[in-house]
Amino acid sequence: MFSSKEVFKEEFIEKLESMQGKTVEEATNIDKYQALGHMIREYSNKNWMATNTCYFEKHEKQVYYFSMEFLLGKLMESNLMNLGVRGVCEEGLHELGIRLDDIEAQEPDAGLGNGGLGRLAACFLDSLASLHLPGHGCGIRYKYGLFEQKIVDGYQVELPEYWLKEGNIWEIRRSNLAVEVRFGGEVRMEEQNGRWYFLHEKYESVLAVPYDVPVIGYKNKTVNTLRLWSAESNIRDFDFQTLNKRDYHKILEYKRSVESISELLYPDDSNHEGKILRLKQQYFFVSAGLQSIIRSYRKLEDTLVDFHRKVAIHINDTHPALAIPELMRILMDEEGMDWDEAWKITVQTISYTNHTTLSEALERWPVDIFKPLLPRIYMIVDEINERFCRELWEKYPGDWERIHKMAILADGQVKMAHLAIAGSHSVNGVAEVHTEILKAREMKEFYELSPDKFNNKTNGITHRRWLLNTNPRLAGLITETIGDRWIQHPAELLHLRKAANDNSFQERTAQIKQQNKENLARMIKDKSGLLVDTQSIFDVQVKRLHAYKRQILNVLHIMDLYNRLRANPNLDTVPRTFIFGAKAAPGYHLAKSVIKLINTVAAKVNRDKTIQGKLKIVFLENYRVSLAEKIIPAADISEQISAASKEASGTGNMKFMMNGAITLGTLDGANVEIHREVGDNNIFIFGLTVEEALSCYAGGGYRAKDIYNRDLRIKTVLDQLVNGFFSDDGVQFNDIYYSLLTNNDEFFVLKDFSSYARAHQMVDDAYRNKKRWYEMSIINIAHSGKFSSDRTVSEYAEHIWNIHPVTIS
Ligand code: 26W
Repeated sequence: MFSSKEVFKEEFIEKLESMQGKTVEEATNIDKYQALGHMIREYSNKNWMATNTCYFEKHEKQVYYFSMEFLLGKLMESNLMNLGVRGVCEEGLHELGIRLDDIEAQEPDAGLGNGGLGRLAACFLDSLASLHLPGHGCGIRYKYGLFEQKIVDGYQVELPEYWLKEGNIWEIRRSNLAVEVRFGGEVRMEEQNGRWYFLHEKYESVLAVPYDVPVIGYKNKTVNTLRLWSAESNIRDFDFQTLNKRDYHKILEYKRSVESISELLYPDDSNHEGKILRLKQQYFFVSAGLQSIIRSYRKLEDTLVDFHRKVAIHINDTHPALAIPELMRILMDEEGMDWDEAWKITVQTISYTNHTTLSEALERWPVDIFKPLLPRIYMIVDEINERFCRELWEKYPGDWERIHKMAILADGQVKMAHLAIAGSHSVNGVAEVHTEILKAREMKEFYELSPDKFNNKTNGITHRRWLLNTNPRLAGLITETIGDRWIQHPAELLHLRKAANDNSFQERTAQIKQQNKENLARMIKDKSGLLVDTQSIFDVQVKRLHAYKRQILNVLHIMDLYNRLRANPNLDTVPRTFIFGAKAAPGYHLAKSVIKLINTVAAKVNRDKTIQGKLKIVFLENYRVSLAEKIIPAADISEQISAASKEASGTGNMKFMMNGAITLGTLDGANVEIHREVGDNNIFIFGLTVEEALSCYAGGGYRAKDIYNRDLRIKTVLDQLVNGFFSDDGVQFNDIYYSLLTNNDEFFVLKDFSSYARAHQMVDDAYRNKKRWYEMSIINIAHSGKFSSDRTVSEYAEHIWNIHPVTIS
């Protein structure tokens, strides 16, 4: 691309002139951002075309990752890094009097996801391209991403996130590749020459227009595609006959209703609501994605009999599970296959990942909504169910209870997880303990029926974004110490183990952490005016707000610590800064109360001079990918404190570990494997194990009130929720109090409290010995290689998708 900074400067100046008609002096930061973005795009276009040609000519098997969410964040920095030109650009711009950081700051986050599941999809795309693997994303181009969070008087307020204001420099609209998606209407059956045909009539036609985003591999020539679909009205096909002549309003109304399909991302994380628009979104992108895959496949093959040998489709949770009946529909109704052949191909094409065991997250669509919206798809689901139940009947004759439990259609609902399991050849969980729970509980009967389908793929994160890009100083130190092979072979981070006890390496690791903490402290000062002590322990919990993630346990402990400091201002504790970031689903009242509680406690504690600055609490508003990138490198402690058995994996835990923070966590999700990697001495584990938690749920012997009555520290903080101790504004936290006591503390907050407080004491003790602390920190970094998504994606490629690296020439 830019062989030297001189060439870069020349091209950049030219680009500003041709695109914006401005000189460097006249151009705004947005102009510069757009110019640089277009330069990157133009440059990567050659490799993008070469990649597509190569896959086509070699007729390579390719995987398509279907996901309702891709939480990409910003792309400029990682694109420059992956292209290997960040240095040249930075220097060239510097000579023009421009800071690259200022340009990068112009980019809005692409917030097309809620949390873990969406960010995982984005990390996978990076790893696929970086590993030369032929794999693409397929999703929805939401006009509005996850809402912007403002904190007003301590409360969360949601604002629409119109991330496309200035356009999206990374996408290319491909109107010529638009396809039609059909909703509603009726299905008529017709017999011709002894064959039945299903004719879909009087449907509503929606145009799906793809926007392609290049996914650039790390220092290779691979550029894969993320294809995001946008819904548009098909005015040409509008049934003008049924309208009063030129009924302009009706046309506009129709246009609006069609466009609403890709209007917004549903902000609910782990909570299924049977909203018809969400079902429309699901069918919309799944149908469009499949049609476009089949269209390109058709350029090479006359029939689809070998489809599964060339195409793998992965469904990210059940949200895209309609890919199963939709592929059946295309194979039968459009390609003329019989049921058995179509089913064989479908099952061998599709694989499914489960991301949660929370029952409220399980998608079940009422037949009353499903059937009229997708009449032909419903017929196919009905038939899948019939045949599936028949198979069960043969295997378990007379066991009605089991069959009812496993049915795809039951109790007036379409059970999407059952459809996903029956219709795919692979079902996986996202961490070892999670997969075991699926097999032993949630999916027990399915596991008994087809044990070979089930497997584990422990999650991972792209270490290129989450270490190389976000923590350049630490990445530099690592490279200086063990060479740069770790960037493409993250398992080699293990070589750092040797340096864990080395004084000078420890000191330099400590200096980098200190600089990162100072950067974050500056940002906190700018955003909230609050001064935090950079010598204090930065203790961080950032993630979606959810009862099972137990931010409430963290706050109750802070309240207790504050009580102890007030009682004894000379209490010998290491100063702490507790940092939170979290969005609550707009309708999730308890979660919103917890945000208010954190801010209420913060207001009182932060201005109390008597505790001598030993305790500060910060709630950073609008937590998102780009904010995570600033917070994580500065953390000393990573709070991963979910109620055991509830967090499927967690991926934040991995990002913190990789940046040298020590985990304070329960043995839940991937924490179990982090613990195994680093060993007992390099992590702070507390609380119930999964087994204990599950037997507690089963046995029903837990009584939160007993703990409340027995433990004065706990009683005090719980009473403070409702006696106005922390509130200036008289707000009380009855709902939180109620969930813990009256509702018997579903997530064992009280039961784990003392063990959590003891773990905090151990953190304090450990932090006083800086040498030991940085040894722990380095050991965590050294063992984080396992949690690179390169490892995860390689496992999917080999064991599930059967795809292979392709070198682009
Ligand atoms: C239908 C509403 C809904 C929306 C999102 C239900 C469920 C979800 C997701 C499955 C929630 C999610 O993001 N799960 C997270 O997935 C991560 C990636 O595998 C895991 O690391 C987290 O533990 C899990 O909570």
